[in-house]
Amino acid sequence: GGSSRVMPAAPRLVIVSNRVPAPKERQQLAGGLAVGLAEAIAGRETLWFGWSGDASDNVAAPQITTIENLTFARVDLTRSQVKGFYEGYSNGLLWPLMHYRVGLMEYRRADRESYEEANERFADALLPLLRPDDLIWVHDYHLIPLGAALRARGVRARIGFFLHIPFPPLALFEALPDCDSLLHDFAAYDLVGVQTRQDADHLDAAGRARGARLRVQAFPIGIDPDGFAAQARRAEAGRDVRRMVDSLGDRALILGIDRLDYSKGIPERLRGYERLLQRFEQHRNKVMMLQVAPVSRGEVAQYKALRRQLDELAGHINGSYAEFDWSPLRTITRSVPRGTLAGFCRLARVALVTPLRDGMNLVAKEYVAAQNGEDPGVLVLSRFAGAADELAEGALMVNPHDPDAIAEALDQALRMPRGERRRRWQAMDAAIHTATAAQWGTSFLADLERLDPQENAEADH
Ligand code: GDG
Repeated sequence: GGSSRVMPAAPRLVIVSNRVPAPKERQQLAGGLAVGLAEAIAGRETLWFGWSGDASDNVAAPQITTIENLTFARVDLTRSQVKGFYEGYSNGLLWPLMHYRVGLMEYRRADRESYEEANERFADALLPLLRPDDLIWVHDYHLIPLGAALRARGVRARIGFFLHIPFPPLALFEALPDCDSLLHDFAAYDLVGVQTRQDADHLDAAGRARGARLRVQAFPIGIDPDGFAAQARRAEAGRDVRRMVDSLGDRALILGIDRLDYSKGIPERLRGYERLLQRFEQHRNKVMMLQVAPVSRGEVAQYKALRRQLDELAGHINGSYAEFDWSPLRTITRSVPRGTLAGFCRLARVALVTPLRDGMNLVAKEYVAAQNGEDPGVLVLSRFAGAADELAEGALMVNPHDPDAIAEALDQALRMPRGERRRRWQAMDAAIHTATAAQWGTSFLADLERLDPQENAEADH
């Protein structure tokens, strides 16, 4: 309890995200959200509230831990909420819908009820921890109804929301049976942030078509480019990168890094790589592709199918093109330590980032940050990543549905002279230093803080 201390001038910050990391010293916090918030959190009192990641059938009050001015409050979910709210509605329905994959949606009314119930439960558990002048920032598609649930419980503080994933055009969003109630849930927030201008336009248009008054604005998320660059330089001399260098010989490394998710276009990328080996024979035995794809949401059916597809494609490519002393492709479906990944990014001559749809895609920005500016590698980037808005000038842009386009971009990247590589990289490096994680967090909060809480649109909805 900080009641005996002097209140800081800035209002307390309350972050709500589906997953809250186990409490650690702040300087050890990793991951996109944590990095983005670190700057905003620094020097101000913060409460970080959300799911512990655990299931238990007799759910108790939140577990609260305070480290300096950061308090973690974590609640468990019931097993049935993990199935219905998390695996079902959030990841089996909203995730594909928001990524324009209506055909992959699995809709069940029971999941919808579980989604509402989990958000009500979060609101009930958070309510007693709140103070009237808090600045509340809710994150991502799991928690869209939380703002309305807090309003219904009388919360009048400013509440902002950030959607980390895309928002589809109305004609697709309307496929969701609950589309009206979700749009009204968005309207309970004082400010809704999305990644790109296109997402803002889509959400805005959906709200207007359905009579929900929203205040939507694009806040593109970034990384800590200097921090990641330093990690990459440190890793260069480390054991993992040295082993990789030894195994490559003088072959060029082509790198992919993604959670194993169907939005990331991993099979499409492998078909593009296969086409490179087929059409551009001069690269055979001169390149090696590493795809890091840690299994994610492994309990959800669509993700199990994707894993089988990856294994099959990788086996097919290696079987078709391997030589006695060379395999063209390595895949790793475990998580790799962050420093090692940074080192691999620095080593890779080409990064292949080919999502079919992605809110931003931080890997693209991390790859740029990790390069040696004297002799940088080339980013091959899908036009359907949010990051394309900022990186199109320097990256080789592709439509991931066209394997020949990926193969041609790879060939161009592998042959690209150093001068062109440097020019392209400089444009991208400037972009990732403009829209950083810190800039994202501070500008969202500054805009939220400026708003008059009384204005909030549909407070009693
Ligand atoms: C969502 C949106 C948006 C990956 N494999 C390993 C590993 N990673 C790290 C990457 C990167 C992060 O995970 C992934 O971030 P992305 O942005 O690429 O993608 P999502 O996870 O889908 O994130 C996305 C983001 O939210 C932020 O708003 O950009 O569009 O979908 O940092 O490096 N890290 C470690 N081992 C791995 O094997 N340590």
